[in-house]
Order: sequence, then C-alpha cells, then structure tokens
Amino acid sequence: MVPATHDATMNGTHYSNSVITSSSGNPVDDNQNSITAGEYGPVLISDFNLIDKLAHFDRERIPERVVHAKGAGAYGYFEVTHDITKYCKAKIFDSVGKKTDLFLRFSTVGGEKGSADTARDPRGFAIKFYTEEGNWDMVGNNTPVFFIRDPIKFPDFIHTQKRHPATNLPNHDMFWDFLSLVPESVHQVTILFSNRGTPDGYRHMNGYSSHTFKFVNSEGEVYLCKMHFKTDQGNKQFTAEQAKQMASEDPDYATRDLYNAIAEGNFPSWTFYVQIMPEEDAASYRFNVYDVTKVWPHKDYPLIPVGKVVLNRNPENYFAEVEQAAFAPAHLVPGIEPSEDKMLQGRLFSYADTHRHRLGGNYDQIPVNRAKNANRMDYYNRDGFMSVMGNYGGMPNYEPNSISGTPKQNKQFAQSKKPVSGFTGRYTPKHPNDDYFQAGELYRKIKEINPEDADHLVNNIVGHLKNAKTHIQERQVKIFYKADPEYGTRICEGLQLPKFTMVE
Ligand code: HDE
Repeated sequence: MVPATHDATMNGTHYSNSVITSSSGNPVDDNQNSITAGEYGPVLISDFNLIDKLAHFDRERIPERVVHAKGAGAYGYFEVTHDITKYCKAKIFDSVGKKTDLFLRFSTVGGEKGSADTARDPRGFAIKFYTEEGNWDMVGNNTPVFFIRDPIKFPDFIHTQKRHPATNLPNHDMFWDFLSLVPESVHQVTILFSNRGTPDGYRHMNGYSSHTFKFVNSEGEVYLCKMHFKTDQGNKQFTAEQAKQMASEDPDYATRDLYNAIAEGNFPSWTFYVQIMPEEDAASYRFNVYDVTKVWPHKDYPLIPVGKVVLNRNPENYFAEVEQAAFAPAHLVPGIEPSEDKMLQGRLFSYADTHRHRLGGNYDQIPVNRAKNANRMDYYNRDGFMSVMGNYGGMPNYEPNSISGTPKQNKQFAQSKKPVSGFTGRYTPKHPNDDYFQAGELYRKIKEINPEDADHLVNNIVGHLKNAKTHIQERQVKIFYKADPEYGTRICEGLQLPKFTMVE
C-alpha cells in the first residue's frame, strides 16, 4: 500500500507504526513463516500473503529502455531571464522571472541498466517542462549532432552498438563496419572519441536539442531554432584512462555525483540559449538545417540567452519517478513545433510507442508523467490497463457531442503551415561531401584550443578501431582523411596501415 504520508523515507523518523498488510490492505499476522500443512508439511496455496508477495515479485521488472537504459534524474525549475516572445508564443516564455517545474533525466545510451556511467557514449539530456499548456519534453543529448540523419537507419545503428547476436559481447567489427559505411556519422564520431565522449558526471556537460525545431510567435511568424543548455558548473571530462578506472572503482559515479550534489544543497544549473534563424533563410543557408549531423556555427547564428534550468530536488523513489519517466519529442506546446528534420519526424512516433510497450497505454497517468500544471488533462481517451485517475467518471467519452461544457477543439492552437511540393519518394541527400566539412572543422578547432586534446582524440580512435578487421579500418580511415588530411593521416599511422589506404 502507498503510505498515506510521504514522509516515510529511508532516513526519516516518521513511520506510522502500522501493521503490514497484503496488497488488499488486510493485516498480516506473520511475514516470516509460510503456512504449511503441519510443521514439516508442504506449503499451502491458501497462504494468500505468500502468493501475493511472490506473484508481485515475479512481476517487478518492466522492459528496460531499448536505448538510454542507465540513467539518473532530478526535479527542478526553469526560470525565464530574457524575453524571447518576439520569437515564441509558448506561455513558458511569456514573462521574465516566470518559473516552471521540470524533471530532467540524464543517461548513457548503449549500455544496459547496470552498465558503467563513464562508458564512452553520448549522454541523454531529457527535460520534461510541466507547463500550464501541458508538458513540453525537450529530449536531447549532450552532443549537438547525431550519427545518422534518417530514422530508417536507427534500429540498425543501435544494433551495432549493442551486443553481438552470437557471442553476446560488444563487437568492434559491427561498430566500425556500420559507421564506415555511413560517412555522415564522422562529425558525431569525432565528438564521441574526443574526451567529450567521457564527461565527468552529468553536472559538467551541456545539453542540446540537436534537431532544428520551429518557434512560432503570436503573429504566426515562424523561426527555426536550436536549443543549447550550457552547464554553469563548467565542462569537465575524463580522459579515456580516468573513465576506465572510474568504471571499475565506481560504475555509478555520475548517478552518485548528481544525487549527492542535490542532497547537499549544491544545486546544479544550466543556462538555456537558443539559436534563431528566420525560416526563409533555410533554403539558402550553407548547411541543410534539417540534417541533424550538422551544427549552425555560432558566428552565423549566435546564442541568445533565454533562462536557467536548476535541479534542486532528488526523486523519493527511483523506480516510480526515474524508471517510469516517459519523455517524447512529440510532447510539444503551442509555439514550439517540430521541423521537417527526418530524424525528428521518426522520433515523433517512436517515443510514445515505446512508452505504451514499456509502461502501458496509460503511461501519461503515472505521476511523474502527468501534465500536472496544465489546467487539466481533457481528452476522450478512456479505459485500458491501469486507468488510475478515475477514468473521467461519468463524463461523455465521445466527441463531437452536444453536451454543454464538455471539452472542445480550438483552432487557435493549430500548428503553422508550410507549402510542400515534389514527388513522394525516397530521396538520398544532395550534398554528401558536406558530411566531412564540419568534422574537419571540429578536429582543427580541438587542435587549436589544446593540441593534447587532439592527441587524445586520435589515440582513442586508434585504440578502438584497431580491434576491427583491416578492410573496415581502411574504409574508416578514408573518411577521417576526407574530413581533414592530417586527422586521417595520424589515424592511418596509428593503425600502421599503408599511406595509400587513405585515398580512394
Ligand atoms: Fe532517442 N529514443 N531515438 N534520441 N532518446 C529513446 O525512448 C529514437 C535520438 C534520446 O531519459 C527511446 O523512452 C529513435 C536523438 C534520449 O527516458 C526510443 C531515434 C536524440 C532518450 C528512442 C532516436 C535522442 C531517448 C528509448 C532516431 C537526441 C532517453 C526509451 C529517429 C536529440 C529519454 C524511450 C529518457 C530514448 C528512439 C534518436 C535522445 C526507443 C527512433 C537524435 C535523451 O523511443
């Protein structure tokens, strides 16, 4: 039974001295000895308390997230510090000083629920803003780009990051075979194998929407937007060696670091910025703005400050609040809309779908997921497993209806419109050579800021790629060479491959 009060914490003193009950609330006489037929006889099926306990235990596990299984989360708030109403009409931004509750979950991506926090991997950075217009989920990563740009590639890509179907071991051939056949991944691969692939916990890294979204203002004007959450704790990363050592010393390092910081009142925060592009600039911009493997350099579109995200409260129960948290890029509020980015479009479907599988059709009723600051959740969905909010009592369960006072649609909340033309079809990107440019720029920037970081990047790649088959190494080296000849040459030398490998 859920305690009537929530003050019964592990460390608290407020227990109610009550009697243990079965799940039906009936008092339990003995929680240590099963009922048997005589002292040495078999156990009786009439021992409901035993059956109740075992049956519930048998069902304790729910499917773990297919990606981002290992994570940690906390509550906090978002505060507007700068007026961006000329770009966006979402009520969350409507006045400087306004605060909105939120829940943020960090995660690694490829590993299982028990995997090490310091693994080389992107990190998830998912925020649920409980706005008055319903929940807005900003489901991003700590990297501004991604490995692929079409959702049809995602399941295959993820399979290569998971265990081999026969050996159940991570497999370097799978990993690099796929990446070397998908050159648009080289930008994200460069980030991943730099020390940014092993951040020092969750507090010392940035978050990004990665995709382009749309902002719409109250005049109906559309702006393209990328979101950035910059850590106020400063960026800190582990070297490969430090990350490896931490994985054996404290595999839950990032989880512990976040929980303890908040418990000690040392509340982590991030400054929220946006890059804004008028929609009409998109067609002539030098990069495809709907391609999630690309950034918009800040010199083209500078960061505009919006507000602050602060985490100040740990969850009381990990399973209830963190494991059952269900984020979805399709959870959007008026004024914030998806762009035509194909990956984002794929994600609009995938998240709610996985929640229905993992948590059930009424996942939105789980407290951490409820749109608790919206006026109410006024829909005509009914029934299904675990309908635990009264199922709307006797209210009408169909629409349209002629019953006065029932919830009605309102065109004022329609999304912006965009003309489309052309033939339906499967289109390959027009400028594949663009895939190397930003990765090369990043390599040169890393080297310029700190040559030692570029050494780490090259060594990390060589240390990993050397375990793949030679023909895969050769294919991948060509990609690094196209990004930047020096970058490719250093990796080629590190792998002790002949120099001609680099050129087609
Ligand atoms: Fe996800 N992703 N993803 N993803 N993702 C999931 O949803 C998916 C992508 C991200 O803390 C899943 O609830 C597809 C990009 C985060 O609970 C799943 C595609 C970015 C989290 C899913 C992507 C992300 C997820 C697994 C390609 C950064 C953890 C469990 C089209 C911008 C959220 C779940 C949390 C989780 C699908 C690509 C971020 C299966 C199909 C790009 C932070 O639905």
